[in-house]
Amino acid sequence: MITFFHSPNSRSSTVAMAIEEMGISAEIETKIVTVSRQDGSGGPDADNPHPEHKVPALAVDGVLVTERAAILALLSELYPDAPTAIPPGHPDRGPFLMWLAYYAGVAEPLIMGMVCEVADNPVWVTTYRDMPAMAARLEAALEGRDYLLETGFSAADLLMASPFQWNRDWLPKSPVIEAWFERVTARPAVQAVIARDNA
Ligand SMILES: N[C@@H](CCC(=O)N[C@@H](CS)C(=O)NCC(=O)O)C(=O)O
Repeated sequence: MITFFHSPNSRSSTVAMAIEEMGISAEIETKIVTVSRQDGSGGPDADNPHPEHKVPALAVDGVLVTERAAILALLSELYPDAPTAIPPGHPDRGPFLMWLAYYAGVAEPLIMGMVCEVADNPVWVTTYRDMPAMAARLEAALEGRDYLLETGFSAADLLMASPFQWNRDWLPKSPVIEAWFERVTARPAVQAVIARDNA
């Protein structure tokens, strides 16, 4: 049994979008929980098993998995035949894992560093580089392609697009990246989750 702990309009929306894209929502129980919000609203939910009361969290037969990158990789392993899954053995599995790790280990710290105005610290730059470096990687990956992986759309696109769905102003000003972002966001599964989250 798989339970997904979700709070609408939060980082867990990325996982909700992946579940929708994979067509596996009937096989996964989604539990809506509250979380503490940046504006002071919400609060920890006693029903949320995440050790820090964050979302997302996924309980798989009683085993708890947190972190979007890990959850997205795991969903492809648990549902290898689902649409958009990139399971072990798939030709794009390596690049898929690379983008998930790049997001968690580099892209999100870069974006948060920019927002918190610490991103010009030399330690930050030598560790994460900067937003133009991230834009260059996205542009290189998208050369001649609609999505980040050679074989097409995947949850890597959802994760890399996710901070810009939260704040469009953070998106690098690049026609190639902007077109990719609009393409990802226009997908019916993404739009369905946005509509449901806002309902
Ligand atoms: N690295 C985690 C981040 C999870 C995270 O920060 N979630 C936020 C929601 S946007 C949260 O639950 N915050 C509640 C809190 O800070 O108590 C991931 O990507 O899954």
